[in-house]
Amino acid sequence: SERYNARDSEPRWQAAWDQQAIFVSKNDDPRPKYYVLEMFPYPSGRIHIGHVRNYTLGDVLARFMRAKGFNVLHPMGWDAFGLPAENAAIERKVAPKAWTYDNIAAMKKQLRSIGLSLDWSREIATCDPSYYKHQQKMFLDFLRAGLAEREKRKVNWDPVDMTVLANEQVIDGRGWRSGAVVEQREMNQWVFKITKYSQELLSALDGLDRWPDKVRLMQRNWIGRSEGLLVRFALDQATTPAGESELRIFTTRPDTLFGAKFMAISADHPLAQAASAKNPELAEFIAEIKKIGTAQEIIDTAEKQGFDTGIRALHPFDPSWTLPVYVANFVLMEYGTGAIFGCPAHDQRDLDFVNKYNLGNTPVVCPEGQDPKTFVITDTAYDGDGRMINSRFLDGMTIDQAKEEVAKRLEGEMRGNAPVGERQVNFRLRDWGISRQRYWGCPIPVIHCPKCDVVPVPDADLPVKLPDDATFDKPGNALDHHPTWKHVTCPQCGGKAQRETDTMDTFVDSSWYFARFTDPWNENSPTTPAVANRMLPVDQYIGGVEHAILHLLYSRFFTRAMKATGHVALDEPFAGMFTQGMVVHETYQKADGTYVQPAEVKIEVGGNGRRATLLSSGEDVQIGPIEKMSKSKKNTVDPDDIIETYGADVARWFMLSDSPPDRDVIWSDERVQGASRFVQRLWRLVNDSVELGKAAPAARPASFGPDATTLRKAAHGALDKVTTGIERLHFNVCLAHIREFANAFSEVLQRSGQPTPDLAPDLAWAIREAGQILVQLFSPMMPHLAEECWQVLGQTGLVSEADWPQIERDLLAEDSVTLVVQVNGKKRGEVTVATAAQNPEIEAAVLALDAVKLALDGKPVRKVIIVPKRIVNVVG
Ligand code: ANZ
Ligand code: ZN
Repeated sequence: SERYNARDSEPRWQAAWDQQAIFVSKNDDPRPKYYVLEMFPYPSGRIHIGHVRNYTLGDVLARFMRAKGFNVLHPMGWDAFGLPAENAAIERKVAPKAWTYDNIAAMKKQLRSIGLSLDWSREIATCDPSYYKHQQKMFLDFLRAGLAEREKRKVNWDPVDMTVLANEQVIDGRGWRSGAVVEQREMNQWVFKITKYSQELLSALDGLDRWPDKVRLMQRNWIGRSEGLLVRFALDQATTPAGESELRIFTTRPDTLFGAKFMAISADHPLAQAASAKNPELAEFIAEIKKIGTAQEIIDTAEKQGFDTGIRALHPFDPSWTLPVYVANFVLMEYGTGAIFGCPAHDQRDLDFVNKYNLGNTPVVCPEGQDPKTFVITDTAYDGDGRMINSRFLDGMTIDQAKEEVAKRLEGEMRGNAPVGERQVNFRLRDWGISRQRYWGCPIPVIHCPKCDVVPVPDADLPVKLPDDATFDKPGNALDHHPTWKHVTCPQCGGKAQRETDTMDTFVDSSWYFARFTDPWNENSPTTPAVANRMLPVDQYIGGVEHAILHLLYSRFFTRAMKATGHVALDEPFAGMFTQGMVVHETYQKADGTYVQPAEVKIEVGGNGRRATLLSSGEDVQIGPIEKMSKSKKNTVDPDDIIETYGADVARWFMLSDSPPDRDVIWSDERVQGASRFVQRLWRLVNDSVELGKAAPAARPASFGPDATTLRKAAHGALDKVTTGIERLHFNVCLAHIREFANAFSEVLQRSGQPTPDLAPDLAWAIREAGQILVQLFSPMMPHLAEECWQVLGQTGLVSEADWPQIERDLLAEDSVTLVVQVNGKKRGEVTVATAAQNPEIEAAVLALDAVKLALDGKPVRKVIIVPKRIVNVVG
């Protein structure tokens, strides 16, 4: 037979699948559903190799579940709003819309060339008004349900680009594009009330047992529940600005109250404002520390700084004990009450702080086994377990007992008409600010009227469409600059009013697309609940771990909010979550430090290891570390090149081999070539098997001889292992089993020699069966080759539509069993015997064991009890 030609075969089968629309899922399909989804791509312009891996993983599962008889939903779309489109508009003078749709067209073509079993009839682009119209509708539903609100918020403001920046866009206190020093500003922002679901989002993680533990842990930490005590500290009136009388703090360590050395409040705390009114130095300090931005990392890593306000607080257990109140840069207004008491001995930040301002420390928790008299803290705070010391009535208690005692006492003590202490649960999770001062996003559908305030756009006026003629010649929000777009009449009073010019965070777009896929044709509402409820949740979601927190948490919130507003009836959108590893590659650097592409490098393996030279000049190239593929390191490979050279099946097979899907895979040209050789081997194997299988009778033989049985065992064994392997997403293991089976098969073919008319009919039949099973086993991974082989096998129809082969369990029975051997009930060893072995035979084998003889120590055997296939107990 001729060599398999992927370049000819692949487009042909892709066209055949398309023409017959076999991957289109129908909503009225009566079979059980299975929803496979990979995170949809941002239309940056090109598919990268990480996409190929992501979509191949999902595709194997989708094709497999289809063969297993499910109505598989496997859709694709585009996460199409976002900043790069605006940057392209600024840099290249192309409209964001045109840029985006050009990219979509190019990437769609690339995706098709991978041979994915996608239902393109459901394609959506989030930048299309037919999509964001429904998002606007839901925004208004959320607004009516109290799940969306307008709120004054502190934001990072870039004074040059005139935009709010996300924390990630503030680098060393400067805007990532403009380089301008970022200011903190209070601005009106739209927020989604995700904190209404803090506890629920946390509790429900326990039920997500098909999610990686690490992702669940990251979400738990992000939600950040902590139980503590709210304590009202009285203030020394003589030191306190008029109108202020107490300071409320939140602590998770009330046990450490007797180790308190100072109080600290946020620069945004009302008491700080009040104190700075008459203290210009303090006012200056506050202005200075506000400059560092709102990002948590910055706050965590910045040097601890404080300023004594002169105010004194009274210890709740001893009014004669006063504590200085500082404004400090590490206290956030957004958490707890924006104020703390500092216990330096047991909190590192507090310790750094007191060491700087010479406030001293008193340890109040002593580790078990340590002498309290010699226990001192200098540079490292102690946050471990122990017993209370230096703490009056708490001395000797455990931390938990002390926490309880303090809570009980302060709860019971009244000042005014409220208790001094109150137990409280706090969450780190903040409401989700969705306002972006950007053009290329979903417009927030409200109107600001000088008379009526905020007026929702009437449902009938949706969508609020983006204008196509925005200009990008000045910094700031192009929607705001547009000469006419924002000027409207108020839907309520008919007076002059202005549209909201903020657009939604693009994370909103991706928080419900999986629901839209269930019925993207519904023009009137975001979902068709009956359909969405039948097709959701997504059974298997696959994507990068970089989305483990925000995207997945937002989607979980959004699903709940959609439930509250009647669009779906479930809480959790993704029943199964899988985070795939990255594709990584060596890096290559010239002597001057510049990176060069793998394609420009020649690698030779010699006595001194591997040596790299530049193909063009022969110049030496340094082989650098293996890193995530990135443009800056030039260690990328272009999927188009790979598909052009080797075909999509080879790229797919390579992606699935070697590494478990959740680990990084190292790109290797040698291994890609290995995959390419394997494709040819399979092709020859299948063709050879057809020749030999020709002697097979049509009907299944009544019995099989030893050769046929051996082959059938290999085939069904592989079928069994690949089936469970795919179900568990252990694709690399599946590939190993397929290789092993191919080897066994090819040995049988070689032994059977040239086609002869007198090849035993049972063996010929088994060969034909093995050929079919082999092709079906690799069909989810290499679907084009499989279709071509399916034809060679003389099958009618497409292998992509064939049912998964039935496993004959009888053939899986092992030839031997291993039994546990006990002497007088105590395990002494194991024995392996033929499955068919009779009791006398087993008994003899057991009594011959040295371990058994040793344990019997010359005593006679009284009885041998055999529990079939499990245990042999020798009683002596
Ligand atoms: C006294 C204390 C003593 C604290 C000690 C810790 C250790 P989590 O677990 O994250 O909830 N804190 C409270 N509000 C804060 C704010 N707005 N900005 C910065 N820090 C704040 O952390 C709770 C602890 O973080 C609280 O318990 C408080 O310090 C601090 F040995 O109170 B602790
Ligand atoms: Zn009005």
